[in-house]
Amino acid sequence: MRKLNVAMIGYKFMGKAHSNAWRQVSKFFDTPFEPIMKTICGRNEEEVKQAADAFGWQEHSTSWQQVIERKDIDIIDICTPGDTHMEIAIAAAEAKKTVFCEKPLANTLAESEKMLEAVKRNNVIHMICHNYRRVPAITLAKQLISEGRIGDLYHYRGTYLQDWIVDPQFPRVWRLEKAKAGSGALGDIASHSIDLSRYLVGEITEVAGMMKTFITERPLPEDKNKMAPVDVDDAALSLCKFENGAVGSIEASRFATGRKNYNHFEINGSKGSIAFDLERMNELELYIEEGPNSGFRRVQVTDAAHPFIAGWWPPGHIIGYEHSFTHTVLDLLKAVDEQKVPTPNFEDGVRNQRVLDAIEKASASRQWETV
Ligand code: SOE
Repeated sequence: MRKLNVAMIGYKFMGKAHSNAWRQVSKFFDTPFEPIMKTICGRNEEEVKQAADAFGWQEHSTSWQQVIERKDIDIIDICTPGDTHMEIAIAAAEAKKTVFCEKPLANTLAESEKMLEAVKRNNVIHMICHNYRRVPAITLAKQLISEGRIGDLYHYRGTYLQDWIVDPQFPRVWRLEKAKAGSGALGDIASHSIDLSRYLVGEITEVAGMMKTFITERPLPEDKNKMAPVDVDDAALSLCKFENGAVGSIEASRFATGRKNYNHFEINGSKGSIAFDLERMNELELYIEEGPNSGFRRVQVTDAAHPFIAGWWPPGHIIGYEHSFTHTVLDLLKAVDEQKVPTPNFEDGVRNQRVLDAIEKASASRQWETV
């Protein structure tokens, strides 16, 4: 089988999830290439070597610049904090690599637009890792909506709720630092709900918004006796208008006590509704108008006929969070084989960033802002 050499920049949580995907994809799906996990890159030599050994990378490096210059590398997979996405992606595009980047695309709209310009100018394949589009239940929701099964769309109601920083003693990690992360719950998790709303309902034209930081200073990770400011949002809420006339609300919080990774949406249409809860990710809640016996029902999305499931297990043998990353890299490999740009790509990344930027502006202006 033809091989493609992958290099990953970054090795923490997303590095672990993406490594698992690269390791599994050809073992469970009929892929056009075998991805070779060539090298993983990070600043801390000891830690990145441990990651290479643990995740199954052949080599490790502490210089992403040297990795990108290698002629034997085909795909650059960016799993670093958002403040480095732009420089790495542009360098990878200039080196004519396929560029795969974690969400959000960048920390600012301007950065994301420069990234899109670079991949277009260099005519390379590019993809943003909004993995939830390839949760089988969500891919099925897209199919049902595209078939018109719930009719004309009226509402998108997205909530992405976590609670990992409710404790004021939780340290001021990089995700709580604007210079590193760009924003807090807004860019980290509202970005997912925004991307899903665009995937399932359509483009957003206007937003109203508010952002809130509940705990404004926290102990430094390296010295619990020193406090540092939190300059990002703990929660971001927005109302949005869609191009097709639908209306929506998107709420993201890291202070939703008890909610661990509650990425939920409900879409209401003229002939029915669809609801999804990531914490019950193998199920889709459907209400399709069928007369007096209509009612919400839970469909278990684990049949071979359902998206991606044929690669895994028999009906009822459910799958998990990590499988959505495997499905994403599967479609990236197929796109490389067909020499086509897959979705979501950097164009989607910029469109998502425009919505993030408009919500931030609306929160400051207390006015509706155009996307
Ligand atoms: C943290 O909020 C996080 O890891 C996000 O960064 C991921 O994108 C999401 O899939 C799970 O939660």
